[in-house]
Amino acid sequence: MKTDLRKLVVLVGLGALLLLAACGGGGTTASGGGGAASGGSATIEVSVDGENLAFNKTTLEAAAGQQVTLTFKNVSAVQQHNWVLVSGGDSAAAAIASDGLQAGLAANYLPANNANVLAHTKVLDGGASETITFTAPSAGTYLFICTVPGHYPLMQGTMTVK
Ligand SMILES: [Cu+2]
Repeated sequence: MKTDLRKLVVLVGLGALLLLAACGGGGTTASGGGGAASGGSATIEVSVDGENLAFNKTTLEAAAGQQVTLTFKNVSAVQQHNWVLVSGGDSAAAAIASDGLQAGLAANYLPANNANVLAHTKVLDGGASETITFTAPSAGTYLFICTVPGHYPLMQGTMTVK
C-alpha cells in the first residue's frame, strides 16, 4: 500500500514535469510587427517608407539575450538601403556612417571591425530583402540606421532592449 502511493506520487510528479517541458519547449516566437517577446526568440520585420529616406518603423523592441530574426525588406524601386544596429548612440552612429562611406558599397558602407556595429544586413537593391539573426544586446536603447551615403541621419530608429 505504501509503495503504491509512492509510485503514484512519482507518476504525478513526472506528469507535471512533462507538462512543464511541453509548455516551455521550442522557444516562443513573437509574431507580427514590433516583435518583442519574453521568450527565447523574436521575429521582426522592418521595411522602408516607400521612396522616402525612412524606415517604416522607428521603434523596435527585443528582450536582452533573445535570438532575433529580423527581415529587412527594401520596398523602394530605386534606392539602395541597409539596416544596421549600432551601440554607442548618435556619435558612434555618425562615425559608422562616415567610415562606411569611405569603405564603399563593396563593404556594404560599413567600417571593418567596428565593435559598435552589433548587427547588419547587406546593402539591398530596391525590391530585395534579407533575413538576419543576431542575439539582442543587453538592456538599453540602440539606434538602427541605414549607412547608404546621405541616408544617415534621416534613416534611423531605436531598438529598445528590455
Ligand atoms: Cu537607406
